[in-house]
Amino acid sequence: MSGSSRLSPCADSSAERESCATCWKVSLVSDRKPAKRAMITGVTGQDGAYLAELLLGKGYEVHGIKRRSSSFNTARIDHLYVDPHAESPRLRLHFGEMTDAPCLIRLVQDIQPHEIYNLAAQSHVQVSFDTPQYTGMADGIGTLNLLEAIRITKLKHSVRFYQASTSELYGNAAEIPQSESTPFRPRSPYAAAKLYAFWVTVNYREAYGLHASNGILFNHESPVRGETFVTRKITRGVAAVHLGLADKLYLGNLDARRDWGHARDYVEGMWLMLQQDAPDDYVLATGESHSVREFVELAFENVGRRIEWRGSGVEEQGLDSRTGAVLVAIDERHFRPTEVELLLGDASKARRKLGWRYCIGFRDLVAEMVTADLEVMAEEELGRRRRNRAKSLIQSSHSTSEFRELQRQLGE
Ligand code: NDP
Ligand code: GDR
Repeated sequence: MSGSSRLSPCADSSAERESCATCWKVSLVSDRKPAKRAMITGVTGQDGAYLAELLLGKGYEVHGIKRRSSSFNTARIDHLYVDPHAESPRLRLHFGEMTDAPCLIRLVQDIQPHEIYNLAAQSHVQVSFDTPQYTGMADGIGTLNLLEAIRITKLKHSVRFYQASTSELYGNAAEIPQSESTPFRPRSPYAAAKLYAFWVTVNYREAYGLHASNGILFNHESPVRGETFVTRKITRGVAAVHLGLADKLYLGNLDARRDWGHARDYVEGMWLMLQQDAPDDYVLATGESHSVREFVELAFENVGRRIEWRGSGVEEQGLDSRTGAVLVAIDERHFRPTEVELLLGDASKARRKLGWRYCIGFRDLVAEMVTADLEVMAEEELGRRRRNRAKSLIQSSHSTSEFRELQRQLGE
């Protein structure tokens, strides 16, 4: 994944975009004392990467918490990272795990942050049905661990805390659209864990006077969205079909509706919440909802193909209107035991109190993601072909010094 090109600020230089304050210029080392120190859990995720870039652009020293992995997991932030031996690097990474309370206490103690953004989570709703206990520990108790770390280190009056809450809390929503006053009715282990995290954040605000805010964020996507969330799965699938690398794409519930925005706009809202004098809870959303089906249609439209739907239920298929080829099919393994059918947010409080508004609408979001995935898939395919060619050269019986050199380069 080439993080830099896919995360980096938009090409749109219009006055409107500049007023979004999202065209960030990032200097990765500092010759001045940074204004503020921020700690971001989940820095290797989609939002962590956008937020780190935003805060670095604002002059923060950013301490990102990443969990230990047996392989590199920093692709989304590699372009922001400089060698820790450089003088005053402004992004520092620390190993940390949300279920490990002593580790979080030590990190908060060492970093002494002014702002903490708690983004770390097992964030996949369907996966939470398979890993309910772990999801509860990481997303629910993990949040408690971090709040306790703030209390134990006696930073509760100097630190501001952001909790990544979610529109999944609304579940089978009691009203449309959903706002801060809509009751929560979680429909998955993920949402139930996030419900605990939401209320324990409110409790630490009320009980200990902590500046702690919940952002109730509706779905937000980008070219660096995780590949198994439906939007990215669709844009990767469309790119693969268009480049001739796959025949079709398999999906679950096509009629689920979501309020999809762009992650770049939403991390700005997180930051704004922590700049307020008083903590509070805010919905961030676009106020538009679209079905998975519409997302598929628009994504294919971006590569010049029109989808015609045939059949119903698990037999439904999306055909290329020109060739009749099946481009979309249903795989019932992607159906959830309990589904959230419709989410639509009302962000008027965030607009009024924070001055927040989104800049990137649905059509631009889909276009950006499809374009980026065409590049990514083409790069991946070329890389694969180059590797295969090198391997077949190496395996041929005429070993020459050139082949040995190639072998050395491949490390095989
Ligand atoms: P991602 O899944 O892209 O990123 C999650 C991050 O959390 C990753 O850095 C991941 O590490 C890290 N993580 C997971 N488990 C642990 C753990 N046990 N200890 C430490 N780190 C952990 O999520 P997003 O960036 O999309 O979302 C950020 C947050 O916002 C999440 O809490 C999510 O639930 C919430 N949210 C997201 C919305 C969205 O539409 N994107 C909407 C509303 C809320 P690794 O890279 O190693 O996997
Ligand atoms: P969601 O996102 O569950 O809303 O959670 P996801 O993209 O996984 O699903 C959105 C909707 O699409 C339907 N769907 C499919 N989903 C996936 N993943 N794969 C498929 O093949 C597929 N086919 C149809 C789903 O059933 C669902 O209705 C995201 C996460 O980022 C959470 O962490 C966050 O809290 C919420 O958004 C707001």
